[in-house]
Amino acid sequence: MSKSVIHVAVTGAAGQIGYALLPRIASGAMFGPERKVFLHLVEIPHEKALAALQGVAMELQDCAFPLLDGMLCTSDLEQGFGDCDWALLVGAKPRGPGMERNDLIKENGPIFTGQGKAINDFAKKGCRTVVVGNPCNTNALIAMHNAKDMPREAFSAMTRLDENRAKAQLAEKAGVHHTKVTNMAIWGNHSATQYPDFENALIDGKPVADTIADRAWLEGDFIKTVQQRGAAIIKARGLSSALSAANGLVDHVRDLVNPTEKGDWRSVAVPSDGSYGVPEGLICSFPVRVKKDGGYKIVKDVDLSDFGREKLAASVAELEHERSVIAELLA
Ligand code: NAX
Repeated sequence: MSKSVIHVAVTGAAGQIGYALLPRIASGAMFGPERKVFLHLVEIPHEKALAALQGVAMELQDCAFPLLDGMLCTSDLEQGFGDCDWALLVGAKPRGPGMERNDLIKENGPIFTGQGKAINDFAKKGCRTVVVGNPCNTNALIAMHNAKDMPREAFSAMTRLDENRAKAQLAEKAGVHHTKVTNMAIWGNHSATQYPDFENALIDGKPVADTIADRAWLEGDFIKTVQQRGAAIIKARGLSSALSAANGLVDHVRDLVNPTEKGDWRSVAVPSDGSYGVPEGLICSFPVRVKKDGGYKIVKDVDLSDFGREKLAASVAELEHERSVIAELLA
């Protein structure tokens, strides 16, 4: 029996991540080569954005993807999230000149109250929501709180790009292919306080320190490079990461619907269950394993050193601060 068509809403669909993401979804990279998809392309109700969105839809049509069952373009949230299986919340306002992180949090917060409520009211009951738009952990927290009837585990934020970046850095330093790096956990916030945990990562199944003896590099340049990679891309390209962000989202969703390889884990920002002392409910990046039944579990037995615990605590403090800035949006 053929599987039903999967309905995927993508906000910010006319943006640069949208442009790199939509063909990957429509060609089967996210849900596999046998699953047809129907795309709900959501943008703001502005003439320029909607015109650009039409252009993207025309290009998708011109790709004649065999798996693309259809699409709609809209700025109406009922249509946008109506009967969706997945809601990928990519759209957000970019940080403007002179804007502080707190201002960005306050500016973007209300977007996610409205979208959370609309997902609650119009999406399928089992709809899963992934937030990419920054600050993604806190925006996911807002959406989750405003989608009262949806299970909390249905909400996540993306730190997979950070995981991929960290793997690539370790692989380059070790002189191995990046597929040799496993168990690469990102802890905390998707921000410059995140902790890429080199102490529990493996290269070729062995501790990183067996291959990279330079502890000073691991504690210093490695962590800093991963934390600052987004800024380095902006400096080089004049634009923020889009291709790699879209790829991170493809990886994030694909690995949430397939069981994790034995022994390995993935970095996903999910509501904390209190593990590792992270306050319950905060959307924090943890090592996560997806089970055969499709559910996930935060990996409980990772040995965090004092160094790692200190790094995680700093990132969690930032998440708590962000939560305090938007406290009135948490219904
Ligand atoms: P762009 O500015 O190219 O596109 C954003 C699009 O979102 C625009 O077309 C805009 O009209 C639309 N939009 C804004 N508010 C909306 C709303 N309320 N409903 C629907 N659409 C809306 O940004 P892009 O480079 O695509 O980045 C999108 C977001 O991803 C940004 O917030 C960015 O900071 C964030 N990122 C997150 C990353 C992560 O790892 N979590 C990495 C990449 C990226 O920086």
